Amino acid sequence: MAIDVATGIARILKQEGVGWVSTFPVCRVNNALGREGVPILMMRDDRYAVAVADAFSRITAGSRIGVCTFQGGVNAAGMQYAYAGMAQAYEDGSPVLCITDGVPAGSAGNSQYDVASAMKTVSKWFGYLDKPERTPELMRRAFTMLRSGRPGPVILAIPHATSTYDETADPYRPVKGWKSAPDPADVRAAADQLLGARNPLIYAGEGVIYAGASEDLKALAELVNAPVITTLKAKGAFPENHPLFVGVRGDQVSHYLDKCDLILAVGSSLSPLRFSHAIPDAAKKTIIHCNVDELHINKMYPTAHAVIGDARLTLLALRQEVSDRTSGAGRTPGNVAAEVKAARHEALARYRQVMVSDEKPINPYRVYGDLMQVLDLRNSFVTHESGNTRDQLSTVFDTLIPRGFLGWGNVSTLGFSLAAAIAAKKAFPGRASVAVTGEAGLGYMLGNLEVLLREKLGVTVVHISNGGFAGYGPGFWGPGHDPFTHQVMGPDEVDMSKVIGALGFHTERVSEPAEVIPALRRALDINTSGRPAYIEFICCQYPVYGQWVGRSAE
Ligand SMILES: Cc1ncc(C[n+]2csc(CCOP(=O)(O)OP(=O)(O)O)c2C)c(N)n1
Ligand SMILES: [Mg+2]
Repeated sequence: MAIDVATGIARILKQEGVGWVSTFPVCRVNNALGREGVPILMMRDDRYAVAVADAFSRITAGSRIGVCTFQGGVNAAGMQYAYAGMAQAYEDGSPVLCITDGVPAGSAGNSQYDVASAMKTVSKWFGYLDKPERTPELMRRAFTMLRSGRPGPVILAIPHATSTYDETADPYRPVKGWKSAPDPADVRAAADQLLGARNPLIYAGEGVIYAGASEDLKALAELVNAPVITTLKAKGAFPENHPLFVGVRGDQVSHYLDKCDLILAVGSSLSPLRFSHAIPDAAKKTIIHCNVDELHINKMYPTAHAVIGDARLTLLALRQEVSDRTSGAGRTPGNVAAEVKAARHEALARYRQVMVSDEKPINPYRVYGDLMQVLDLRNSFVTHESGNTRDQLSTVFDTLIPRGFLGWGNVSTLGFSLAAAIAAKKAFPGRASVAVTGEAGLGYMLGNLEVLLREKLGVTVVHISNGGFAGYGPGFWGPGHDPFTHQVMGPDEVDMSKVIGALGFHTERVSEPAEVIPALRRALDINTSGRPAYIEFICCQYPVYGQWVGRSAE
């Protein structure tokens, strides 16, 4: 049966279990999506079309692939804007499928913007559908790339969405995705080192979450009795109330990174200083790098032992090896948990103190502490923005389940938190979904707030309203910073709760510390009826948070 390419793509997406596609018009496959019954989540700009789909893939750990479409071809206005979203997905290794119009034969070089070369710099794989009958083949490849190996965005450019092909000639079957197990010799070498180390440290990255390996990570950490740190993007890969959990950032993490003689990195790219730690005295430490592929091995630091394979299969193999060698006993216990507890206690004391502060303007940590009290941490979703909210929440927020908190941004593009909170609501409609932002992030979101009303997405936006761009380090206004670029109109000049309230959100403006909890409760309660909420907390500028090792105050 002859069908057009756009229809073929829509049907294949349905076969692949894709429940909706985010878009900013126009893209020539969109109408076919509508005709074939694939719901369209219409965002208000192309970057957010990508970001929502990207975040959906992250939050579901790639078990459900986020898909977006945007305008491309010779008039690639949409793609030019979507580029920011794709760059973010590529930086963070998110398996999102981006579908766009391709430059048709005969038009190459007609525009200044070279679509294919631009897309290749921000994708794991870029496919160009040069013949309609290749539709099933390219979609198969796309889903193979999305479901196997190192996660990353895949972009498919379609130059002639209305050309037809025979749907029965090459029937499409959904792609399962494949994993690889590590070389047993590498596992043995890693276990040798791990059992010989005095102070091993487990450094868990987001690959653990994508592999669904949180339980296996916990089991290995307990078996070898090693402290665990996670990256920002892996926050939640290890339960943060576990006695072996050290933290994501801050003094206690520095202490363990300093003190360790071996780092067992699992599912992390080990890319220092991109909202992550450098490894102090790396040359004196043994780095065992477990990763899904070789891209990051011997990058920045020499890798002593690489273990290449899926994180879960790697952790299982390591556990088995360690267990066999120690007759199930693991490493000598020691007082690791007690030391971790003391180190956390000491490092977090200054934050715990301000979490109960009654000062006015409200201390942002009071909002975070109260948020933790109000939410069911096993059944909710919180994400940060670029700026102080990232730095502060990743220092103190207790994450008990994978993706109870989404840390993002090897390079963090302002505005992503709203996309993440929307995606979390789509992924887990029954969970509270909260984006915590400053004014810069809020500015990026404004155009997209209508989407929440239209789609009845009960998300709460928490605004730490401090009248300035306060991060990073000592603040944009502090020593070493440019004092001229931090101040914007603040709560004294603009009442954002009125602005956003006029749109139809439930809004409140809170300046009393004692009102933080009741206001959050009201917002979350209203969210359950599908109405979004925006709460502006009038806060002080308080650029205090845990540091990344090796990052001097810039
Ligand atoms: C797209 C983009 N441009 C620039 C930046 C750099 N940047 C990071 S945080 C920030 C300002 C944050 O200010 P605000 O949202 O008020 O948060 P605060 O630090 O005051 O909590 C800027 C400009 C960025 N992260 N993303
Ligand atoms: Mg601010």
